[in-house]
Amino acid sequence: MKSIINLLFVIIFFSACVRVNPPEPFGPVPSERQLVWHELEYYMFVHFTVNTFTDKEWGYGDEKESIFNPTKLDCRQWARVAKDAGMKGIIITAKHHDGFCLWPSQFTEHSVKNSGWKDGKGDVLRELNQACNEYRLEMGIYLSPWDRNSAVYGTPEYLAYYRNQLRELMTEYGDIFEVWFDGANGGDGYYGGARETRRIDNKTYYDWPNTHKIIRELQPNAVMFSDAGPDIRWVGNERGIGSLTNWCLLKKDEMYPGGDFAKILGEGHENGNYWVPTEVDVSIRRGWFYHPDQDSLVRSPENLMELYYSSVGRNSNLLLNVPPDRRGLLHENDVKSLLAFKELRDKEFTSELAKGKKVISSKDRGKDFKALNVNDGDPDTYWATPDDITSASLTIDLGTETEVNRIILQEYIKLGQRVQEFNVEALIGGEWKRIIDGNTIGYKVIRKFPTVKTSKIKVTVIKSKACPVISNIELYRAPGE
Ligand code: FUL
Repeated sequence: MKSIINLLFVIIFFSACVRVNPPEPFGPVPSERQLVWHELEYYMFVHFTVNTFTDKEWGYGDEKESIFNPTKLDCRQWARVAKDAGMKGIIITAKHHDGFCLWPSQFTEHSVKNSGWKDGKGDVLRELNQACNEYRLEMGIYLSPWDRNSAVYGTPEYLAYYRNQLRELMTEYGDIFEVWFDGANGGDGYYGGARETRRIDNKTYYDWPNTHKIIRELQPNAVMFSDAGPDIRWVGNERGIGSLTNWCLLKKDEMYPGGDFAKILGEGHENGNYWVPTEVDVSIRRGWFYHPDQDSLVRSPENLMELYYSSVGRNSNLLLNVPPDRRGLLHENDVKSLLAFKELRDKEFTSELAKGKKVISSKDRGKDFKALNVNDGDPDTYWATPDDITSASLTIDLGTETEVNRIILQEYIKLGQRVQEFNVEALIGGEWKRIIDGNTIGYKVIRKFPTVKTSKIKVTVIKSKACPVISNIELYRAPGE
């Protein structure tokens, strides 16, 4: 008996010796709410207000409430389409720059309650909330800080009004996953009849930190978007183009909404001190709002696929705007394109080639951090090297000559974003040929390359801020080419 106990002690002692600690986090890491957000990847933007009926992009603020009168408004249609298109949520313009509110706010008369729609008894936000619940979609809110209707815009009183509206929105419509603060503000407007130009100081007027506190208090799981965060940043353009080099890191204290930071917003700061990843916002049409003369100008499924590569494929989320028409429905052309894009995407990523294949690394950290963690389909396991090794490679053995033309790479971002330079090679005719050069990875990159026939793919991390932590590698042979 005694010898068995001794043996057990020896076994426990040895297994404790071989257990290696995971790497320490390096630099800023995502919060829990940001991690959840990263995984959403693709969701719908809905621009809908009086502009839909006036054929404008920016309402002046003097639009009559009665003009808002969709004949067949059906938020369930929006949600059904979003779901079928593979989107994970819907962010709606609760109030755009014109100040008209899609919900019956108790703080203004300029809302659905004075419109002809449902005799003033309707509430678009309520209907959307119900539809999102039914289709298991997340719901997000855009509340324009600039309000061209409000008589008090530009004075401190407006801040109280804006915050009251936020409180209504954050308490009346269930769980909100994202709050979208637009950067456009100040200029001419109706302003309660003054019809004048009002300028505000972007850096001070809104007192953002105190507004952010309201969201944290009432919706602790919601992320906040604006040009420079606090949680999610703008990508710096509205064309759907993320930056190839894309750090989720940002020195956000040096920045403010509406500032001139387009390039920095795209690339982030390599040595940024906050985790603030990018969201790509882009419209399926030329405008953000519905205009009948754009019915024939809806982006094609192929074009949407390109947007997918330049957003989700570049470590960003994709917020794709699909504006309801005057009926209050997503237009047939938009729906067709969205669903065909979903089909294209499914075909593009049908059969994954790396899963379960043999993978060896030039170096690993030991048990629990082996190379095989990158293709086990589990996002919570990862390959890592010892702390002092910041350059190493992984070779996936496909077994037989296989055609490949897409690769997905993911870092284990709970430990920070680390990779600064990498490449991908294929073994062709006994020689390693470079097929991809890259800088950053982050949550996810998806890269295309001309089809190669190969038995082995090698991913090399050339430079990394600390030991690399790679959680996922996938390989595909997309159709075409
Ligand atoms: C911009 C706004 O001015 C546009 O109207 C639109 O809402 C877009 C998403 O953001 O700043």
